[in-house]
Amino acid sequence: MEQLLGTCPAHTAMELAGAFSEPWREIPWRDKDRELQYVKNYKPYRDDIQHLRVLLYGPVGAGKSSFISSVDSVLQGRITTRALVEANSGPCPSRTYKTYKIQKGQPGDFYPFVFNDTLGLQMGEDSGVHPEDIKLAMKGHMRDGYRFNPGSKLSSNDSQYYNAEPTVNDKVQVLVYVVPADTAAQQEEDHVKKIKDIRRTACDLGIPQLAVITNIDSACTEIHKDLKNVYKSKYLKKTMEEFSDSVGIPMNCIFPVKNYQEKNVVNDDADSLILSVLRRIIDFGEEFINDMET
Ligand SMILES: Nc1nc2c(ncn2[C@@H]2O[C@H](COP(=O)(O)OP(=O)(O)O)[C@@H](O)[C@H]2O)c(=O)[nH]1
Ligand SMILES: [Mg+2]
Repeated sequence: MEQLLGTCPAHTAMELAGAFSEPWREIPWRDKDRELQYVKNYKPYRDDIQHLRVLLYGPVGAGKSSFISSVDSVLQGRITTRALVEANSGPCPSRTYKTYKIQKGQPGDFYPFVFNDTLGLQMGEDSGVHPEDIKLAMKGHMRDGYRFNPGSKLSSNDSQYYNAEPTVNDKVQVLVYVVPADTAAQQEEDHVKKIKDIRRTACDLGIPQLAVITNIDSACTEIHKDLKNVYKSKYLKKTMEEFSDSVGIPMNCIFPVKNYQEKNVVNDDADSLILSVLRRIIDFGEEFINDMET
């Protein structure tokens, strides 16, 4: 971690040093319980919607699985590492498409939003997720258990994993790009091209999109000192602006988080940041399904 603290090759030390005296974005730190209640009370307006489906994509190691686990932790009120454990165990299951549900109360009772994780979005013909697979997943054609293959996309002839007639509950309602703070501002050109290609399809489908910036705690000394400095950090603001410019996701759709790790205990500040993304995911998804024709 030492080499990451407060460093960022794209900026000079002068530019990065320090914090603004006032935050440039307000966050209701004191209203965590209200935000939590909002999420707990959420129920899709439409009766035919069982859940909002949220698709995560981004570089390998970006914190996608950690983000799902962090949402789980906030809602359970204790650290859970289920998504991470599942992603890292068994015969390569992190290469498979999987829907993560979050338990609410009794077994069998789940929150009305689910997450799908994808294989990392790295470059090269023989690594990373095939961009067409992300598009097929968005359209609801991909069934759980499909094994990502960087060299080829899911075929419509694959009777086991290709869902020819997806319902609204199979389709994706919110697309989330996950990226760590230390590399968000300097992504390779090929990578940006891939993101833009995926984003274009999402735009055509009308799917709302947002980005989650992870690892803010290890990338910025001010934030490492106190998570409440998140919107005072000059480094993070600049990182977010450069990231926004390169991929075209507007600033108000980019959310920094500190994901929980196994050794952490839940705390209100980390919860507040995660809840602010979750709330936006719910609002975007709800808006999208209510605007749909059918
Ligand atoms: N310090 C810190 N570490 C993180 C954060 N998010 C993820 N990590 C760590 O980064 C590594 C990769 O995370 P993971 O969720 O497996 O990434 P994935 O490949 O996108 O699913 C793990 O060791 C996580 O503990 C964060 O916000 N802060
Ligand atoms: Mg993962």
